Amino acid sequence: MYELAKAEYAKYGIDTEKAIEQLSNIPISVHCWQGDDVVGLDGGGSLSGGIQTTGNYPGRARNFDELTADIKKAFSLMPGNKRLNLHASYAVVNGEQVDRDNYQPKHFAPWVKFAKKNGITGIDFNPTLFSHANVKDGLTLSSPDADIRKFWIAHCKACIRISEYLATEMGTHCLMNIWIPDGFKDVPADRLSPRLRLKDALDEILSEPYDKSKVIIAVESKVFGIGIESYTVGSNEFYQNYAATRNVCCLLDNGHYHPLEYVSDKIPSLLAFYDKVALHITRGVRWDSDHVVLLEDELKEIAKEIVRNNAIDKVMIGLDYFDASINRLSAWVTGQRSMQKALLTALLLPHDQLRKLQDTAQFTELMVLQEEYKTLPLGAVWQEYLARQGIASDYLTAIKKYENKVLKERV
Ligand code: RNT
Ligand code: ZN
Repeated sequence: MYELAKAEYAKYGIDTEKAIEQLSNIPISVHCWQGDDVVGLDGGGSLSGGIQTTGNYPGRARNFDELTADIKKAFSLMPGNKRLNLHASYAVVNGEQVDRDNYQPKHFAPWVKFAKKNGITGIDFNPTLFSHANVKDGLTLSSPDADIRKFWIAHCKACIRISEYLATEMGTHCLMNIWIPDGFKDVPADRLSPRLRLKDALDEILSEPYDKSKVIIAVESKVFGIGIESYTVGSNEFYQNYAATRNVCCLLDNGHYHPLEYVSDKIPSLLAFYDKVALHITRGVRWDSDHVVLLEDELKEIAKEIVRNNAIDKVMIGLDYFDASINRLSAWVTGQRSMQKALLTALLLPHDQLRKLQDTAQFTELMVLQEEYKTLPLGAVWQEYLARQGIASDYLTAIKKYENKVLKERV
């Protein structure tokens, strides 16, 4: 099947060998939080901040050993170059009385050990400004209470030091992404002051010295969250201007915009101005529901924007979804494979030829050929890619076996 597919693609001047090779190198940062419904390991409290998991499928990982066992199993079923994305709430505190403002690199040393042992190529990091008693009236860095702001500033500074440690240990950059839940359920009386407080708080966080070749700091905007419907402090405009003036990175989460705004269209806009763009790939169903990522049209468009703009080294791809209603390992693997399939789709397109048609206004040919390429034998190339990585196409059997042996014991 692969040999036939290879010949078929070659007719259009597309090199499947090159696509397979490129795909195996593109890093995807896989989020640890699919494994435990975003609960974390530090006992911060139940999930808050306007994000939600729904469902109670058996087998949620409840501690470091269970979570790492699940990650190890899920990663063994994912092809390609895998990084691991951690939240600060996954600190391994081992009963020590330490709060988030004092987390240290040592609390993440077990994760480094685990990552190195399991062929994970890098670790990314996120301060956790939700699910904690110091989220006061739904606010963190933008709170009118100076002590609350101080606590979260200290937390983010601690996270910069931890990110630098992770980068040094793993020998690759660490993306540190700041997302805060701050906002209001109903019409606010003052939209400016919270943003000015957030701006000052971020400036103070960035005053922490760090090695810019190791730590890349990103800010993630959002349109709204559950219970925070009327106003979001960290809006898209706020963060894009902040990032541009402070020389940090924007993170685009494709669940964080209005339904007819597309992250695929935002990527090239940012590439015109920024060296790096970070992504959270998710699937919103009617809202930012964080459903498991599937191979849908917008995902393919996102992948195309990365590939055809030679931005594989500029766009940092991370996953961000959490489904508690199905086997969590299957959620992980399905989403990661979907992202890889989208990238493969993009790698198997003759972008120079299509661009030429656009530039010479041959829109009839452009439409016809783009439709033609949709039905080329992608599946055969995907199967070959998996085989070369030593990974079976079927992951359901392995996951069901793991469910029966390991997950069902967790009661
Ligand atoms: C929330 C943001 C954020 C979180 C994770 C857990 O809407 O997308 O990125 O999902 O940090
Ligand atoms: Zn996100």
